[in-house]
Amino acid sequence: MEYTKFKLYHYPATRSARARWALLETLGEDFEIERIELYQGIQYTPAYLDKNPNHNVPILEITRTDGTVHIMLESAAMVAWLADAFPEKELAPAPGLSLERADYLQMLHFAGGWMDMMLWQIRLHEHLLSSEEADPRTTKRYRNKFVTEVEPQLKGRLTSTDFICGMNFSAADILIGHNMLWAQSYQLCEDPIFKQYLSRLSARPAFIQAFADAEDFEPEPPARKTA
Ligand SMILES: N[C@@H](CCC(=O)N[C@@H](CS)C(=O)NCC(=O)O)C(=O)O
Repeated sequence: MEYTKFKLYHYPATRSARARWALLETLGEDFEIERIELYQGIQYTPAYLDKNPNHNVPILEITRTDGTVHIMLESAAMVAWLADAFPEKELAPAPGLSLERADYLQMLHFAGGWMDMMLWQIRLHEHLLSSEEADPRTTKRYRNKFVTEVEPQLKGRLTSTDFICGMNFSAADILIGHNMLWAQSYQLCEDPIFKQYLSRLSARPAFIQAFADAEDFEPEPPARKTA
């Protein structure tokens, strides 16, 4: 392998758990992990901002054999990259003119973009913004959109298949599964079909390890501030 070291900057149960899960599925335990205390503001320190101007987790730091370091941001990109980089793990249909690949990419982006956007709006307006800035109409809009548009699509798929893109687990399940756990913390995705899906996912050793620290996650920051 052209790379010697992988290091994940992580905070429990956040979007970095997606990358941690994908790393565990592909590399096993062969990567470093550093916990970034988000509520202590470590992501705003100059050293961290130098790596990630978006002041968030995850960061995946990839050291090449020549010693140079590449910084990767965006959890969904990390999950997709790792799945493609380790085809023998069978986490993604091979690139090419295949409808399986088209469907897989659609669900990967649906989770990493569309679903994530709705969940983030709920988090922002229910947990992070000050009462002057929080807008209950925004949470109402996205809660409603999630229940009436997202949940039926997920349910439709999981009624006929075990995983989101068919009968086999794929990297799209990492993003959908993480989002579903996130959604459940807002009392969304409560249909038994979602619970059964999550129990299938949570039987995976990589899932158990990726979320082993989830109890440390504090939904409310010590003092609410503008995100
Ligand atoms: N689009 C980015 C979003 C990352 C993100 O917002 N992470 C949150 C935790 S889930 C964070 O670190 N927030 C701290 C901050 O913004 O100060 C990704 O998916 O990697």
